[in-house]
Formats: sequence, structure tokens, C-alpha cells
Amino acid sequence: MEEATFLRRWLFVFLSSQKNTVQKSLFLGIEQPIINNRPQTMSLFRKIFSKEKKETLDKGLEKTKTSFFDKLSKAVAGKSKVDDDVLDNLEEVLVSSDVGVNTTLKIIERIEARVAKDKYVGTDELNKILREEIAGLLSEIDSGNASDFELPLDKKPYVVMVVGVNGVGKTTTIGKMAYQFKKAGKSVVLDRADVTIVKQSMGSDPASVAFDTLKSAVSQNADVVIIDTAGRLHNKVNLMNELTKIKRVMQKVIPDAPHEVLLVLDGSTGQNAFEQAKQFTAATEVTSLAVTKLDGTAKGGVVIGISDQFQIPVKYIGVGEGMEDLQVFNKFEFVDSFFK
Ligand SMILES: Nc1nc2c(ncn2[C@@H]2O[C@H](COP(=O)(O)OP(=O)(O)O)[C@@H](O)[C@H]2O)c(=O)[nH]1
Ligand SMILES: [Mg+2]
Repeated sequence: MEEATFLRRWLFVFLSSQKNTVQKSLFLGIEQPIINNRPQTMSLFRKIFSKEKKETLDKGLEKTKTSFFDKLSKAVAGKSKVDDDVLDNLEEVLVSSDVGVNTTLKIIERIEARVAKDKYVGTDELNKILREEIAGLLSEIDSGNASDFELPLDKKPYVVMVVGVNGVGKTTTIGKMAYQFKKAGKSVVLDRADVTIVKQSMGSDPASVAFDTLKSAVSQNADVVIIDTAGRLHNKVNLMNELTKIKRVMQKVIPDAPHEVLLVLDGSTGQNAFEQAKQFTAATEVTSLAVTKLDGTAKGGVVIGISDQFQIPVKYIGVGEGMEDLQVFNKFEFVDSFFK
């Protein structure tokens, strides 16, 4: 790419994302190793989800999809060939769909490399190329075969600590997870609590509640324990102290707990979700993400951007308010639903 074009593009992306402060300079002069990231095209056509699940996903992504393809068609209007103009417009489309600056630049650079290699790439091929590059990007951080609510066999009870600011959908997501785990045959009897949910009310000490819950889960031989943490985010030190304390207390009962720290993000909050991911990953070791409310936003690109930028797999996505509307994230099905 010519330096001037690059700088122009970079400046645009920079200006369109005032809040994103992550090292943009990383992208100056770095070549993306495209060969290693060849998308697994074949897998895109394998059916992984059931018909019902697929319909739920299609419906949940409808707003994002419609908005994205409207913008995309405007971006290529009157063009037959992917040139610098088209790439500039595409960049705008991706950024305005909340894909995020760094990930957008990555996608654009990859497409640019393909265009340079193939010399003439028609705009009619752009969908296919985008789909492949996005799937390739997602496959860098997760294996992609997930579709069911499963638990590792060697951890019993499996302890999930759920974190995130107020209102993102933690409690709702936990309710759906509990429902799905039970449905997946985790021999759940709510009274005996094979799935134990703790709602930490204001005033009770979160760490001692977590301690009691783990104790009772162990004595009941539960399959999974899901700990709901309070979402008040006073400041980073405060948050770090609180989460560290909860972890330490849990480890008195189960030394390697929590087995999973699930950060819940509201997909409709765009750059705020990126900001929260930054704060929480700095405060504790986040191992997986749940992105909620994708049905309520036209900017579902946040899923692609956040998992790429933070290199944390998206494990669940929320595509509605019903119990069935929490899905195990599968990148192939996601990209497939998005581009079909
Ligand atoms: N449309 C939609 N709403 C959701 C989704 N997940 C959560 N919500 C709603 O978000 C609101 C806040 O959820 P809640 O679980 O109380 O958030 P918490 O404060 O993080 O525990 C509730 O009204 C939920 O119904 C989703 O995937 N789609
Ligand atoms: Mg809550």
C-alpha cells in the first residue's frame, strides 16, 4: 500500500473511533502472515447447528446484517473492481459496525494483499472474501467446533465466575446457562442445586457468599457452579481487589477455582464494550466472553472486533430474551448466518 493511502486510511479510522486508544502504531509496517491464516473454507459449509438454533441465530443477527449489507452495497455502488476507494468505504462500513479499529485494519490489509495478488478482484467477490477473512480471523483464537453447552469432565464442580458491569446481562445470561446446562443432561435438580446460582445481594459479602456456595456445591456433588458477581465498577484497583478476594476465598474450597472467568459485555454498547473489556482484562484474568443483546443492535461487528483485539474466545452470544436465545458461539455458523 502506498504510504499516503495508508496514512489517509489510518487517520480516518483514528478519527472515527475517538475512544479506542489501543496501540494503533502496531499496525504500521507489520505484515500480516496471511498464509497461516487461510480460512477453513470447507468448514463454513458444514452444518453444525440444528435448524431451530440456526433460525434463532439468523433472527438475532438480522438488524446487524441488514445494516451491514446496506452500507456495503453503498460502499461498492458503481464499482466493478475492489480498488482503494472501495477499500476506504469498506473500512468505514466495518468501523461503523463496531468491528473496532485494529481488527478493521487487519481485515483491510488482508483483503488488500489478496487484491494485490489476484490483480483484478470484482466487487461481486467481496462478500466471499470478507466472509473468508473474518472466519480466518476468528479461527485464530478458537477452534470453532463448539455448539453445545458442555463441561470438562475432569472438573467437578466446574466453577464459572461471571463478571461485567451492571446491566450488561449477567444475571439473565446465568439463568439461561443454567437452563441450557440442565437441558444438556447435567442431571440438574434445582433444589439440590446441581447448578448453583448465587445472586449476590447488596450488603452481603460477595466473597463469603462465593465460599458458602462452593462448599455446598461440593457437598452436593454439583456439575457446575456459576457465581454472579456484583457489577459495580468503582475503579480498577477496587475491582481488582474485589475479584481477587472472591477468587482467593473460592480457592480455599476448590484450589483451581474458578475454572472459567466469563466476562459479559452488552453488544449494543459498541465502544463501551471495548472499554469494559480493557478494564476487566486488566483487573483479572478473563478466560471467555459472552456478548449479549446482539438482537437489539445493528452493530454486531463487536463480536469480531472484541475477540480479535483481546484474544479471548467468545463463548456465548445472547440473541434475545428467551431461554433458548443464549447460544454457544460458533464462528462458522456466525459468519454463515451473517453472509448468507
Ligand atoms: N434483547 C436482549 N436483552 C437481553 C439479552 N441479555 C440480557 N438482556 C436484558 O438486559 C437487561 C439487564 O440484564 P441483567 O441480567 O439484569 O444484567 P446484570 O445487571 O448484568 O445482571 C434485562 O432486561 C435482560 O432481559 C439479550 O441477549 N437480548
Ligand atoms: Mg445482575
